Amino acid sequence: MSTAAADLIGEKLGRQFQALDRNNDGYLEWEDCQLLIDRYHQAFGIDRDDPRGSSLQAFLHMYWQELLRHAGAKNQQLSQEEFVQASRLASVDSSRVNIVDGSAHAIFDCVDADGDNQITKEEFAYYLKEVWQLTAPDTLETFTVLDTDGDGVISRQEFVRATREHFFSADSDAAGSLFFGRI
Ligand SMILES: [Ca+2]
Ligand SMILES: [Ca+2]
Ligand SMILES: [Ca+2]
Repeated sequence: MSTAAADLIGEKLGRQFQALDRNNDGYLEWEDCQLLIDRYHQAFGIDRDDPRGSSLQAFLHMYWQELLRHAGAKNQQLSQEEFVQASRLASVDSSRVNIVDGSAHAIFDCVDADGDNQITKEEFAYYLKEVWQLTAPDTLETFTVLDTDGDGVISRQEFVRATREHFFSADSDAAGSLFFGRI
């Protein structure tokens, strides 16, 4: 068994770290989170008064605090190794805010641009392109896998379940294992 297969969750979290390190300095800092928030704001036309924007900002701030707390980081930045370890600890901690379900709902609210409580293929493709610069054909594959009941849209429940799989599933075929690319 390869290392990647043995630690699929660690591999997924590592890819998440690389995607989140928006300023590419090899560390995660609040500046990276702010850059991500800015990207969401631009992509979805969210201004400061928009509730989606303030809930995303508030959520990411709590997410960041949870990671720092679990990492015991004193200098306000996390290496990839620290991020992966802190994410593992934070994902199973619901004593303050749980980062797993919190991320799912905050992201869902933005991606569901028209607010009808479901994500269409167009909304999903737009999100991947505008926020993550992903336009590869396999983005469509991810959509199909996320739509577990096959009704042509991603429901909130399907999105929450996939987000949990990202953090907890060791199955490389699970929908939530595809968020940052197939491993
Ligand atoms: Ca960084
Ligand atoms: Ca929608
Ligand atoms: Ca569905």
